[in-house]
Amino acid sequence: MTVQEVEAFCQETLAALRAVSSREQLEQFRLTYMVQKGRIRQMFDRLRQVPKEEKPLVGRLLNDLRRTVEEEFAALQQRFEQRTEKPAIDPTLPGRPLPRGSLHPVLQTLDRMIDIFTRMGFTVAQGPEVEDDYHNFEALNFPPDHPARDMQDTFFLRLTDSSGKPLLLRTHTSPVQIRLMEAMSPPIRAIMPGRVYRNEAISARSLAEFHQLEGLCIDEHTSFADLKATMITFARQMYGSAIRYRFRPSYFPFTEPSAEMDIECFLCGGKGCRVCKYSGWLEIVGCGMVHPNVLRACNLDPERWQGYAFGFGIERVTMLLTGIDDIRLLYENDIRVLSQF
Ligand code: 2NL
Repeated sequence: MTVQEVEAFCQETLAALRAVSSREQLEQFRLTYMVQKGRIRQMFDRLRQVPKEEKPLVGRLLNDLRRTVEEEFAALQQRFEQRTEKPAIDPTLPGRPLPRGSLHPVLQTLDRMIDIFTRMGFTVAQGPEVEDDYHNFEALNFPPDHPARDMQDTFFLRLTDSSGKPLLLRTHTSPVQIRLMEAMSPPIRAIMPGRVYRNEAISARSLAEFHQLEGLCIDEHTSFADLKATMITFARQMYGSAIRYRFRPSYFPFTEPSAEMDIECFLCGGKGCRVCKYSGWLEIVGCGMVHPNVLRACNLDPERWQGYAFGFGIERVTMLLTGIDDIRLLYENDIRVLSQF
């Protein structure tokens, strides 16, 4: 075996490797040249036939060849692997459209109401849902034997307050207003949206867990006229500037005088329909002037400070706006119902 023969072999081998253009051809090259009985190995075996003085040169040529082949082989292998690896996703496929969600109708109502009142200068306050008897009832002028304190209406907890009375789930958001009057001095103008709980039989008209939005305004010289103006401004923005309304006397332990505001039924225009129960009117809010006993409980002198308060049931407002006539439909999470709004 001559030096020329070895040089020709080296050239031929590298040319063959550099002509490889696929994974399959690379494997074919490996089987021909690089395995145990492959052509490179055979050349090393024939080193014995080379004259002694040419052995170092031929040996170096073959060793260089083997190293170059191994390096270029590894590079090619990597290139073909990358190119043929299947992508995890096909980025050319069109995307699957995701169904568009929407806010729950009760939350939409709440957002609109909060928007209207904050633009009238009310701030938003929050408080605990677990309350004590004092903030939920006593400070709000509920007589000790008032039926609303009854087991029938209130969820009591096994936990007690510092005086040993059981804690309870708030039955209205009014305790937040008590806490606000305790914590800051007037003028106060705030609304309290939130969850409330009552131990009621679930029906088309009532749930055990629902939402209220109450409002409170305390200042010097606040009058019933301010209360009416606030309620009328709210109703015009919520239901339209042309609505007709009326105030009727009512009763709440924590306000005196108390009233309820009705608006003309916007579904039948006052003619009478299923939603207004053929009366032509819809009750939308209970309100009144804060009872002097409530002011006193919060260390406010009724001779100096007066205020008005009001309370909405958010589910009721939502039902009137949407025409949903069974309150349970709001919380059954049936997308066919909810996605309409
Ligand atoms: C209703 C009526 C009302 C109030 C809530 C209130 C709170 C304080 C003092 C005085 Cl701290 N009043 N809140 C006043 C009148 C009516 O809610 O039936 N809401 C669903």
